[in-house]
Amino acid sequence: MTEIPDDAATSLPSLGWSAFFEGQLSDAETGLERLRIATVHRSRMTAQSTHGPVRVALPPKMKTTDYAVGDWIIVEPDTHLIVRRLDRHALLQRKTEGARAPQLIAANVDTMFIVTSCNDDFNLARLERYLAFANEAETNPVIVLTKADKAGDTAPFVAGAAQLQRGLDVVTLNAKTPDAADTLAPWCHEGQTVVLVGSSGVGKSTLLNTLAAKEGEDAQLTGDIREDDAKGRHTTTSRSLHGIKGGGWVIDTPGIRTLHLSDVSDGLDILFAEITERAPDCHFRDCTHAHEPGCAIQAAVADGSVDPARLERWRKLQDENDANTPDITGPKGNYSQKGRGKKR
Ligand SMILES: Nc1nc2c(ncn2[C@@H]2O[C@H](COP(=O)(O)OP(=O)(O)OP(=O)(O)O)[C@@H](O)[C@H]2O)c(=O)[nH]1
Ligand SMILES: [Mg+2]
Ligand SMILES: [Zn+2]
Repeated sequence: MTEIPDDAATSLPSLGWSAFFEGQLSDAETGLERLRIATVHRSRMTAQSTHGPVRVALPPKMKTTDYAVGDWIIVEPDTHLIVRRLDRHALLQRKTEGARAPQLIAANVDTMFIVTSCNDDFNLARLERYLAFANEAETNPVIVLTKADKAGDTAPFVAGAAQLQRGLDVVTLNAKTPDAADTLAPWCHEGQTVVLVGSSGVGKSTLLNTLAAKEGEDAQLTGDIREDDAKGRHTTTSRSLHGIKGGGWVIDTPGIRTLHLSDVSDGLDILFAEITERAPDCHFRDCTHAHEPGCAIQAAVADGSVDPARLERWRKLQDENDANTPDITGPKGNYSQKGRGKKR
């Protein structure tokens, strides 16, 4: 067992342990040690314990790809050999091109900080993808607009983001200053876990260093961005869990090039509530809200209560989700593609 110098000792509840995890332990397992996965590499993992960071021992032939940063595991106390992983209360995962198994981004997360900057990275359609993703995983999304110090007027960015989903929290900050931690404090309590997601170069690692009060060698690497189009250089290459100075835990992640959607039907229904709620009033149950007579959504577009650009983006995301989401149908449970208009 190797101790790795990082965050200091803590209690199980402040690490995010709760009755949900406690209830999963059998009597025989209560003597085992509980650890929270902090980093996942190809052949090794580290975890946070109540007495500091530790290296986890993997049983022979076990793959690290089955674990997500934020997972709870139970291990043999002396060797830190994994006995099993506990069920998750939220899992962020996405399909990536070419890979069979989904990529696990983070587990047991309460809040998703969707990070974008007050510059060319800001894009409503892209934010909607992240929102559908957050909703589906049953995490609370917060839009975090960085580089407020570089934007003349942040009001248009805030207004644009706020109307994307009902009750959505939107904050602006300068990720480099300690004030940023105060702005995000409402989501960073003891026992809470937040994850930073977004494009490369928006300031996720800068924000992590501010939240975790990391400096020098201990800090996450950050990289500059291209001045012409504000694109980052993919500085962060793996996911990792860190203690927040005032309590709670934060997960840094590598910048995502394109967040392709699959398996997010419920997430889209929440995101596009103004469409979801009107759909039962359409004349046809399987209305596509395109050209059918008696369409309640088209009527709402006509009277100005639904934004036609939203309807267009809703259609695009629905189609993408349908095309990417396998549906177990047929007598043998063969995978087939979901037909258009099936879940509308
Ligand atoms: N002025 C200003 N610069 C910022 C702010 N946030 C981040 N930066 C700068 O933006 C650049 C990119 O920041 P990073 O923290 O590396 O971005 P990232 O999102 O972690 O990028 P990847 O790891 O590549 O995904 C760095 O030069 C930061 O100093 C901010 O709020 N204001
Ligand atoms: Mg980074
Ligand atoms: Zn309709």
